[in-house]
This record gives sequence, structure tokens and C-alpha cells, in this order.
Amino acid sequence: MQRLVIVSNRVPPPSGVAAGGLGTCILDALQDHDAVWFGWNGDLVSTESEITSACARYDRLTQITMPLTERDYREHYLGFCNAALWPVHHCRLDLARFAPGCIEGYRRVNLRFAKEVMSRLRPDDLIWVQDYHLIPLGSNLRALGARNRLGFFLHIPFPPPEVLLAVPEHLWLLNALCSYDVVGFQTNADRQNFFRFACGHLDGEPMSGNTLRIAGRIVTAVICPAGIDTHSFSEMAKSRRAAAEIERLRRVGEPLINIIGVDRLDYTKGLPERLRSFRRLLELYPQNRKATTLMQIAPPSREDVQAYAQIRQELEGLCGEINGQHGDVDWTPVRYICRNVAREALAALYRGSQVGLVTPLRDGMNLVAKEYVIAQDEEDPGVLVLSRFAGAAEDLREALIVNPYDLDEVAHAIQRAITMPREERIERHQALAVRVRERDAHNWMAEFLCALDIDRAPALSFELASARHRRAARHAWMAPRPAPAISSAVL
Ligand code: ADQ
Repeated sequence: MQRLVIVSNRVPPPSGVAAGGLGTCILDALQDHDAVWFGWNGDLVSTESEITSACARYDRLTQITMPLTERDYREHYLGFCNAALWPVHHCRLDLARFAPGCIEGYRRVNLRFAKEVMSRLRPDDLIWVQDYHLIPLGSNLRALGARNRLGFFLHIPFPPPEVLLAVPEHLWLLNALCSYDVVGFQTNADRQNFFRFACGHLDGEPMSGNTLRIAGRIVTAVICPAGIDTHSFSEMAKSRRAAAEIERLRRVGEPLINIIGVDRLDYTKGLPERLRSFRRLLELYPQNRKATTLMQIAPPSREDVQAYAQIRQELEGLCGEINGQHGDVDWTPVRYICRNVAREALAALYRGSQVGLVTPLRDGMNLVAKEYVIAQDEEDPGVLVLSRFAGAAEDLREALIVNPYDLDEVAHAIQRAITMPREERIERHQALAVRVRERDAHNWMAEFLCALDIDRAPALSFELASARHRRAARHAWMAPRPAPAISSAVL
């Protein structure tokens, strides 16, 4: 039987552990598939000779993982992936660092991963590589002789070509991207930027529809917005445990209105701007004092990168300032929680919050926006305030769309959300929920695989549609999956 082979930087254990957006969306989507998943297990060893791969089988999923060396971690993971590619792709050239030697680490790890995949590959495997850590993996596999269909999905934004040109060896990197048969993006804007780069700086030639001829090969560029497993998430939000959690929140918390933000602690998520907007809300609409609280959940990630340590300090300083300036003995304006929260508790917190504040400065998609919508009570839903710079804004037009840099605009939008009549909230929520359900994790995977597996595309569509049907039926009577514990946020 044809296997799906997934390769990503980090492989989360399949006990349903949230490992950030990529892990959430793959684990959710894989429920109906037999798959093999390759990647880093999160461990570090001193030398390459100590690297051995381990294979673990769970139901329909096999995971093959290996450690990185400390040098790989420094050069590949911190140095090139997170200090160079991540800021460039999020248009933060001011934070990008191109330390000498790091790109060699990136090449080395990609080649090692490719050799590991190659050693276990079957001729008819479909290969799907995930995200910016592994762009050259496809060309490595080709060089090692793989003839399989190769797909790649970029979870983060594809920046305008003028920005990408700042990456040393950008031509090598982008030529490597074009060695895949199918390249997937979150939004139309990302795909357009890719086409602009491929046609303006490589020898790409647009063909009909979404294909490109480049270096004698055809590359298909598809848009597949990442999503969540909406059935299980809405069941979680409605569970008894969630209801108890909401009740506890009401007892502990004095405010009538709860605003929630949930993000990995990352400078792309616009957290300081969000806190400043909340402070503007309290200044512009003082009736919110003692009546409204912002709960910001932000577990630290990538703390070995300097910019991440700085953002944490800034955020903690701001929380202290706002609470000191506006708080009172019986009211804490900002509740800041700097750790992971179990998924079921998260669902409950979304449901118990009247406003979901999702205001990244730039984001590939943003699954939190989708989770917030799906967790709401349909009869009395909260309102999503969403940054225009999140990929999710391309679809979720009935949210209150804001410019996260404009603090007053965000403050006015929050006030509008707080005071929005119930009929309008229901109307907006209904439209959003339909869109989030249409673009769920299963659809994300189905659309990509249909583009990748051209021969089996019709059969695959049918299989996926039936699986969705079965799932819907199952969820109608089944209890939700137990809420997973959350592991460390190494992404
Ligand atoms: P991320 O940047 O990690 O993902 P996002 O899409 O918001 O961002 O997903 C975060 C996930 O982690 C959500 O499922 C959320 O519930 C979970 N999470 C966040 N904080 C948590 C906490 N404190 N406790 C528990 N869980 C928490 C990358 C890209 C995004 C893209 C995704 C998927 O940067 O733009 O949407 O991949 O493609």
C-alpha cells in the first residue's frame, strides 16, 4: 500500500501533544492516514558518531526520529533557521543574522535527513516535506536518486522577493525549492510572491493555472490553508471538563469581560503592541476598568535566540507597567501565563472569553484564530479581533480585521467587540465557523495530496471525503479525545 512519508524538523509524540502550529495541524490531519514521519526527536548529542535513528510505531503512524548534534543545533536550528530564515520570511530584516558557517550547518542537516529518508524509502512512497527548516531536502533526495513524487509545504509567509534577496545564497535556496513537484502555500499572497521570485530571479516561466516551468521541470504551486480538527476541538470546548474550567474561571476572576490571547512567545506575534492596545482601551474607554481583563498565554520558545529573550523581557516589563498603573487590590488588568496549557483547558478558556485577540505583525496562517472560533458557544459567541497580517485574515473576513501597529484602531475594535449586539455576534460567528470547518486540517492535507498524487487524485478525494463522513458520524456520539499534556515548545 502506498505510504505517506512526512519529514519535518521536529516530530512531536503522537499522544496529541501540541508542538505549535505545525505539529497541531499534522497530528490532526493524520488521523485517517497510514504514515511514516521523519524528524528530530528534540535531543542533542556531542558528535555525529553518536547519532542513531529510532523507530516507534503507534497505531497507523510510524515515527523515525534522530537527535541533532550540539553544533547542528547552533548552526542549523538556531543560526540559519531561526536567526536568518524565520525573520526574513516574516519581513524582519532588522532581526535577521547571517552568521558565517550557519548555512553549512543547514546543508549538513538537510543532507543527513535526506540520507535517512532515502535508506527507508519505497519506490511508490509519497514524500511531503514540511517548512523552512528543510527546503533543500527535496533536491538532496533527487541527487541521491529518489524518483518519488515530492511535495513541500511552507507554513510561514513567503516574503516579497525584495526581502528574500537579503538571504545569502538565496538563488541556491530557491532553486532547491523548485526541485519539488508540488509546493504548497498558506495564502494567495504567498504564492504570488513565490511566482514573482521564480519568474523574476530564476528562469521560471508561468504556464497555465498554477504551474511553472523551471530548469526543464514543472512545479505546481498550490494554496492549502492550514487548519485544525474542528470536530474534536469543538467537542473539547463543550466537554464537562471545559464547563468546569469556565466555572472556575468565573469564580477566580472578578471581571465580567475576558479577552484572551494565546501565542508562542515570538516577536512576530505582536505581543507588546497587543498589550499597548489593551492599555489604550483602558485609557480611551475607562468604563472597562475593573470590568475587563486580558489573559495572555505565551509559553516561551527558542529562548537561545537573542531576539526571543528580549521580547520576553519587554513583555514582562509591559505587564508589570500596566498592572501597576491601572490595577487595584481587587482587579489585575493583565493576567500573563508564561507556560503551556493543556488543549482542553485552552478550548475552555477560548469559550469563556468574550473577545479573542489575535494580532500578529505577520503570520503564515494562525491556528489560534481558528481554534477561538470553533470553541465558541453558537448561541452566545465571542468576537474575534484579527490582524490583517495573519494568513487567516484572507478567509476569516467576518472577524473584526485590524492593523496591529495602530494601537487606537485595535483598542476601538476591542471596544466594538465588547459591546457588539448578540445578533451581530451570532451572524459573524456563523459565517466564520463555516469557513473554519471547510478549511480544516483534513482538507489541508487532502488538497495538498490531491495535487501531489496526480494519478490517484480522484480516488484519494473519494477516500478523504468518506473518511470525513465517517469522522463526522463518529464524532456525533463519541466522547472527545482525552486532552493531551503539552510538552516543551521547541519548534
Ligand atoms: P505557530 O507559529 O506555532 O505555527 P499558530 O498557527 O498560532 O502558530 O499555532 C500555535 C498552536 O500552538 C495552536 O494550536 C495553539 O493552540 C498552540 N499553543 C499556543 N500557545 C499554547 C499554550 N500556551 N499552550 C498550549 N498550546 C498552545 C506555524 C506558523 C503559523 C501557522 C502554523 C500552521 O507560524 O503561521 O498557522 O504553523 O501552519
